[in-house]
Amino acid sequence: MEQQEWWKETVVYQIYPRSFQDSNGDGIGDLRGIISRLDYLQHLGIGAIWLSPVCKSPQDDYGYDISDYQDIDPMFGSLEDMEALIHEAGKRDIRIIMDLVLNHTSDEHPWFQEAKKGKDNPYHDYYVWRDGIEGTPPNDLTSTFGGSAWEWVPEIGQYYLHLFSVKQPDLNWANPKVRQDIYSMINWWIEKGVGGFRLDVIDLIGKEADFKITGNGPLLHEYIRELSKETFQKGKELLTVGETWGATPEIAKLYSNPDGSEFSMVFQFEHIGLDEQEGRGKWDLKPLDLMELKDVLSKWQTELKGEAWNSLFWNNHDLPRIVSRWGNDGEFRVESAKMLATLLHGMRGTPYIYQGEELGMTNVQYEIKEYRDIELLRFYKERMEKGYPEHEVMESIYAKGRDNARTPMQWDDSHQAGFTTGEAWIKVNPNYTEIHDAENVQNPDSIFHYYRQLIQLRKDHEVIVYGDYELIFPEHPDVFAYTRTLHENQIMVVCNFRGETVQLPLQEHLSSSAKLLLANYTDMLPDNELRAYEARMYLMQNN
Ligand code: TEU
Ligand code: CA
Repeated sequence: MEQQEWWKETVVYQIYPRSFQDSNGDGIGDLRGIISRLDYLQHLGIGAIWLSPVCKSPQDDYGYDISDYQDIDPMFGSLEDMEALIHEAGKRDIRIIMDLVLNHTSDEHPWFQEAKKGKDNPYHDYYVWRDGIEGTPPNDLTSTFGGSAWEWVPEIGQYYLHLFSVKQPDLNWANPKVRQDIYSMINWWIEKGVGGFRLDVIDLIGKEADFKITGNGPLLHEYIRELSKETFQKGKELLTVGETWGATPEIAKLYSNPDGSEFSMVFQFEHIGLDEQEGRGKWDLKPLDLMELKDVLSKWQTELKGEAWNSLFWNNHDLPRIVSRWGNDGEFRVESAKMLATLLHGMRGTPYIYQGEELGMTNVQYEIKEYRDIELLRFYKERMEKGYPEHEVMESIYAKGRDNARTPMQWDDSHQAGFTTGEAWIKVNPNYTEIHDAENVQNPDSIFHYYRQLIQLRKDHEVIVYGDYELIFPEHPDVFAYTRTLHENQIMVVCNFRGETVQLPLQEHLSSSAKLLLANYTDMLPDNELRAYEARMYLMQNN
């Protein structure tokens, strides 16, 4: 069996602080709010919280534009609040995973403020500058949020690179001073007792702007190995996870080499692109093909075996709600949310739950003026200017907009879903009167309790953490099923992705020792069929 690690055995919960719990009525979630909900998270059973950025930031990209890495934004609280959160979470055996945004800073970061003062300023070379003539950028690199990735600074007579918004200038990792400053900042956080780090768009730091190489640049892994050696490897058993959009299994084996030279694990996104039209990006939609999903997830399950470690996720703060995306957020909301959870939590890797997923929270359909996200608003403007029909643009936003994930957490059916006593910074999903935590906690058949059970099963059965994966019924058009095997123990997971009953010769794989561990229907099981979105997990002991 492979090396045992706490971070392989745990389940991580992602908090988007703005939208989790407000404690002072200003409509924005904060650290004191999170502290007040730690008992809830302990009850759920998670072992770590990935906290989206809470450092000082002008909030142009809601915290992914940092102006001081070593202070907390007053909107979220103070450094003392952060220390209290680390301490209070620790008392409940929950570690805090910080979000490190190292590819870029805010343009309001003192480094950039200095960098803009002159070409001979010692901080100038902290960012990526290119000469040019106003109006003709060095090349046609574009920003993820739309438009050119180059911004002209008249005082300097140069362009700077920003792969995201103009308020997010890219750091120059080729400059060793940048790297050293970053390492001391990270070590300062390690001293404060954080449990690990999630590394934002880390695949971009090896970029070669002149050659229009952004992801997976030639020096990427050299930088990461240095970063890891100077920081993570000095800390105690940290969980480190890279956000690695362009990773293949081969690349993931570098990122999460078991020798610990880079990160613990990767977020890979291959499955996330499966409902996008080939080569067109996230907004141009096509239906999910279950066969492709089986292929992609199975490939990652088998190819990383013993050589790298997966993160398992459906959601994060950039992605639509999975129950609306690949489940059914109407009649079968509860069944399909549980089915999708079963599929993921039975796999090899560390599962991540995004806030509200455990309640079955859904996407929203707002008016354009009710949205807040910079990416979404840029997209709307661009497509409208190009003359796309508005209803088409809105369909894309309903399906893929990042604000789907960012509506306030639905705690109860009181004012603003119990998120704030004031007015939330973004409209609460109107379905909060039905979908909320209070209902979930009272109801033993709720999605919340189902997630609790999945988390508990992972603690009780080593085979769920370390077992070998095998896809079964590979040709079945409606069912995603697999086994996990460790010594004599075997888990079998079967999931129906259709909103109707389908046939399945389950007996082929079910041994006489089979015991049902968990299922999303509570009444009698038919032998050879699965009802709409039905999911089951069996345990077998084979000799
Ligand atoms: O996201 C990386 C990224 O590439 C996203 O912009 C992604 O393409 C998009 O959100 C898909 O909708 C990370 C963070 O998770 C995101 O919130 C930040 O906006 C981005 O980096 C910049 O820091
Ligand atoms: Ca607040």
